[in-house]
Order: sequence, then C-alpha cells, then structure tokens
Amino acid sequence: MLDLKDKIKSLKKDLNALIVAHYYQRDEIVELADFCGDSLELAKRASSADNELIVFCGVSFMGQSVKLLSPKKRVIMPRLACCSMARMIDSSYFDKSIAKLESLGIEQSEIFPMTYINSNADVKAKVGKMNGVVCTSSNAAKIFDYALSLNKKIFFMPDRCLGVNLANKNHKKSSILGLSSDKTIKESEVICYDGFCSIHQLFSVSDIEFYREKYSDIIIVVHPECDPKVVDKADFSGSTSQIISFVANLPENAKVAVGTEFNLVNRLTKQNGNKENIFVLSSTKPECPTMNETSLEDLYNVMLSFKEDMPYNEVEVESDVIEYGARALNKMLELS
Ligand code: CIZ
Ligand code: SF4
Repeated sequence: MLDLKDKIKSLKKDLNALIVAHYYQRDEIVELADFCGDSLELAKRASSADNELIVFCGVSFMGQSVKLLSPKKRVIMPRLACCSMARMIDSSYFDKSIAKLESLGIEQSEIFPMTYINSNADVKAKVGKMNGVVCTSSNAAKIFDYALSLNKKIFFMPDRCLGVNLANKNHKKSSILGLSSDKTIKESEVICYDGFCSIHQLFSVSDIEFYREKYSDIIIVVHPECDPKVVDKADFSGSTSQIISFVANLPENAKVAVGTEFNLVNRLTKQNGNKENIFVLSSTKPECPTMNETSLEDLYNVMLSFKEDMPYNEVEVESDVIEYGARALNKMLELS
C-alpha cells in the first residue's frame, strides 16, 4: 500500500502541480517540495513555472504574491495560515496611519510607502496605489537605497524592527507610529508601523551575552526581524537565504548561534554535518506556529480535493487588488 508521501507524489504527477515550500516549513514538507526557498524566490519560481497549479506550503501572503505576479495560475494552500506580523496591518490601518501622518502636517506627496513582503495583498495594493514598493529581507537594503534617493519620508510597514534596522544601517532618524512622540515622528526620515514578528522577538541581548560568555569565539547570526538591539550586537544579520550561505561559508569548526525560525536552524545543523557547533540563539524553541501548521495530511487532502473537483483553500485576490498590488511587487522586482 502506498504511504502518504507516495500518494502525494502520485497526485502531484496527476495534477501536473508544482509544490513549493518556505524554509520555515517542517522537514517532511520540504522533502516533498519541488523547490524550497524564501518568499521572494518562491514567488518568482512559482509564477514563472509552466505548471498551471501551484501548491504553496507557507503562509497566506506568500500564496497571494504568486497570484499578484501570475493571476491566471491557480494556487492552493494546504493551510491558509496567516503570518501574525502580516495580520497586524490591513487596508483600514494603512489609511488610519496615513491620516495620522497628515494630521501631523506631513502631506501624502511627501510620503513614500514601503511594505515588507510579509503583508497581505490589500496592503500591497494600498502601497501600489501611492506608487510605493514592496521589499523582502533579501533585497531590503537595495530597495531602501532607492527609497532614500526619492528624498521623501519613508513609511515602512508592518515590521518596525526591519524598518528601524534599515534606518540605523543608513544613519537615518526613525520613529514608530503609536510609540514615538509626534515631534519625533515629524523629525524622522523613516516612520515605521508598529508591527513585529513574535518569533524573532524571542532572541534577546542576554541570549547573545550568554553564548559569548560560554564560547568567546562564537559567531552570532540573526534575522533583521529581530530587535534592533539584538541586530546591533550580532556579527551578521541577513535574510534566510543569506543566513544559509553565510553559515555554509564559515570555517568547518566555527561555532555559530543563529536567531531565526527553528526549522531552518535545525536543517542548517543537519546540512552542515557539524551539529554540535550550530546553536539556536534562544532558550525557548523559536517555532513559528503558523508555518508549523502544515502537515502531510493537509498537503494530501488539499491536492485530493482539487483532483476531485472540490477545491478548497484556493487563493483568490480581487482584480483591483491584483492591479495595484502587482504594481508595488513588480517595482520591487525591477529594482532588485
Ligand atoms: O522573505 C521570507 O521568506 C521571510 C519571511 C524571511 C526571510 O528572510 O527569507
Ligand atoms: Fe510571520 Fe514571524 Fe512566522 Fe515569519 S516567523 S511567518 S514573520 S510570524
């Protein structure tokens, strides 16, 4: 009798589907995927594939990005799991934030909106309507350079940590809506929305101190969704793909503590064959609950229902959201 993995492989063949999985997905899902990557790599790969059906193992905004880039494709997700950071802003909070800035005397024409890819399509569409841009953690520095060249105030959403980290790297004054005073907001060049990733907040300066005390030669690597104080004390900060290549290029016996989602760090230890030298930079297991929701059963069931003409968890995006969201996303692709 076929086991679940074989059944998924056979359904994949029948449906001529492309299965893609984010780095933070569980190993059993990653093993079955045609391609594993970060959200940018996955959106590009899935939207340019010949396959009409994409099975996206990740969180909702990622499946939506494929629809924005390639609206004719059908995208199904084993779980319509929503990244908790993406859920912190919607189109009405976007409007309220712009209204708040206007109430401080900052005109719309002075604002350049920039959204992290970890946001829903309706927010990307709002950004696109104002001629703004999307960025990911892999291309954030490049897109930020472009944004700075416009000599406007950058309104960065939803991740206040990535926004402040980018501002700090570029020696620009930043503020956070809802936390900073009106005076500071008015004076700053980068105004961040007050969103964050609860998983990346788990890594602290005291975790870094703990490891440095234990191993004086340890290298600390973190994701830019971590708190700016943590990023400041780390040896390297980068996106998931950048972390993977940074660790792969370290000398064989180098000790490294990594601050990002557990599944990725755990895989790094396996792939680098040096388990005891790669540590998770936290005493709490940093598991993203929504990324970990996807199971083999979910993957099988969503594909089977598609085959039986009873599809569910299909990603749908309204046409005006596609038009403007794609504008912001394509601008990112042109710039990166
Ligand atoms: O863009 C992504 O895939 C995320 C969520 C993290 C990263 O740094 O790659
Ligand atoms: Fe969202 Fe954080 Fe999970 Fe990434 S790790 S999907 S940012 S909640």
